[in-house]
Amino acid sequence: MSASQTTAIRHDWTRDEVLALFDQPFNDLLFQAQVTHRQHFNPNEVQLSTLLSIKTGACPEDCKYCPQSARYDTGLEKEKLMAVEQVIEEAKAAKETGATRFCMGAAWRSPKDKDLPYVAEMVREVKALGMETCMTLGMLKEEQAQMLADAGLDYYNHNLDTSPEYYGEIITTRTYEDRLNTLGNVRKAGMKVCAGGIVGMGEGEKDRAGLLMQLANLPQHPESVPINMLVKVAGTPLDQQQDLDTFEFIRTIAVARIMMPKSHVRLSAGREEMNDEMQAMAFMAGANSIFYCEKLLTTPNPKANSDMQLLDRLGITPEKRHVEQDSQEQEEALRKTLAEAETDHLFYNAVN
Ligand code: SAM
Ligand code: DTB
Ligand code: SF4
Repeated sequence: MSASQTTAIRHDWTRDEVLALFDQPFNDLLFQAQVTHRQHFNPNEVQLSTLLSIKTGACPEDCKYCPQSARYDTGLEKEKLMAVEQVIEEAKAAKETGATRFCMGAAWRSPKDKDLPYVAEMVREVKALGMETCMTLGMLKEEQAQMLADAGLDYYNHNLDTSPEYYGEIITTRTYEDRLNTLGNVRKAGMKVCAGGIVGMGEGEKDRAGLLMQLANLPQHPESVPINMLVKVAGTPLDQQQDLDTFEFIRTIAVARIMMPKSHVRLSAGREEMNDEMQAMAFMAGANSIFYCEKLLTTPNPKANSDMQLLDRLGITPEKRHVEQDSQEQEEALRKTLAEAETDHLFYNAVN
């Protein structure tokens, strides 16, 4: 493709077309992804989301990658649903480091109706701080999705995880169809969809293509597409999984960018194991969102200071919220975090 061609928004991808994207020479693929990215986004901006586990562990599902499944002994301490006040404290802290979106995750198969008023209250109070809200609570019925939308929830995260063909190797306690139904209920309720998957679970390239095909062929592209690199947690069935080739991971990001040109593609779990160069390559391939918090749900993520330093070295700035007052507050918070990062850096130099 040439730099002046516009990438079409399509919902009719075939597996062969997607595999042909994957199989291009690496430089050609990255060029195409960059051209697409620049048509819809400032390539030097990355959106920052903070993640918080509001209910941890003891999950009845059998997702083979997950440290929170009750079926695997991962040594994780389970915690019941967090009090609303504590969630708000965490959200305030996230806002102070410059995050614009606050994502709350629960280790549930699906929320119980009695839980809904509590989580709806969390949404209302986090929104009142001026942050965007996202939740991931498992499968949702139509009425539950509507209750969350009525409380003001902006995004609902529910991943397809992998291709329909590989899915049965990873999860047996809910079907692919169940997941698609939840995404449908989220859309029907008028919320934005955050849906992606995990790579590095032993799947083949055709499965990575199959996952992206499912996402891009939805009636509307998810606004947010998290691409997680498997975090191998001791005690889970996938803890000995072989590493996915770095370039194959970057190719997955690039193909996601090309297929869903207007979506935020999130360089999601797995950054703790990636060096700066690999993350920079993911941004070059079109990733424009990260989890900005020291812990994902239960596993570590890079520190805010080191993320700020990396973005600063790359000349990347955090994406602003499009509300004037909020973005001024955010700018101040970011300046503070970066100043702290720079001081840390000096201390580091001084002792070496
Ligand atoms: N329990 C809810 C559900 O599964 O829908 C919400 C929380 S669940 C932990 C959210 C997502 O985190 C999963 O769908 C999966 O994509 C991702 N995830 C969980 N464990 C992971 C791991 N070890 N590595 C990478 N991603 C992981
Ligand atoms: C998503 O796609 N990745 C996040 C979020 N959505 C909820 C979760 C990553 C979890 C990684 C393993 C853990 O920390 O427990
Ligand atoms: Fe439970 Fe979600 Fe983990 Fe699956 S991914 S075991 S549903 S917490």
